[in-house]
Amino acid sequence: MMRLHYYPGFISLAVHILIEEIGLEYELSFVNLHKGPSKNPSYLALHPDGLVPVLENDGLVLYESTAIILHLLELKEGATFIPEPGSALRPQFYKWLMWLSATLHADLSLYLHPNKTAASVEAQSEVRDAAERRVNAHFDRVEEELARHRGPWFLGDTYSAVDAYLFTLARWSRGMPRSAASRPQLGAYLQRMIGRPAMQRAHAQEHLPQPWI
Ligand SMILES: N[C@@H](CCC(=O)N[C@@H](CS)C(=O)NCC(=O)O)C(=O)O
Repeated sequence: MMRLHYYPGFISLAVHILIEEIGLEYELSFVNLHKGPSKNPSYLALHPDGLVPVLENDGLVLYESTAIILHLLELKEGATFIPEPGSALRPQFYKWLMWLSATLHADLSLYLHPNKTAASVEAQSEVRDAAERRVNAHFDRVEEELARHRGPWFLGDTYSAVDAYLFTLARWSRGMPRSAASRPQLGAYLQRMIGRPAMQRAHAQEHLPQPWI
């Protein structure tokens, strides 16, 4: 059976939400990151950096959240969560998924964990401030995109895997001075996302406390 290695609320949640949306059979495997997966040879055999997520599926071992998502979308049942090949939205889907992963995720990580990049308190504060400015600009861009077509989902009329990814990152901004949810379009969008049963199942299974955004 398919197995998703996860840590509650981390980027593995984006994959988890998508698996729930698709309705696949799977099991969850909690990775105790506090005990240092780097010291756990069996997990390092799955992911050499000891990060989540990892997906195991029928002999396949795959890490990198966007690669896992693209793999899931290639399954027959996953095809409805990505715009049709040849449609105008298909390349937009690729753009936003990669942008979320390479740009928004990267800057949110810097904001949340400046200690991984800088040693001194002063340097960490500089890293955090610069990351905060970039994250704000990124969420402003997301807000503009939602305002342009008015949703209901991030690509417009049709829910896609990009929504699962965006939601996961948006919830990381809960403690920021300008959280994603404080923006009018994004706030309404995130409420719509919370209303989806697959989202509620994934959050319950990961025991994520309220408020989710
Ligand atoms: N580019 C990777 C990033 C994976 C990643 O950074 N995972 C984080 C959680 S969001 C992690 O496992 N952190 C654990 C640690 O740093 O010890 C992906 O998208 O899968």
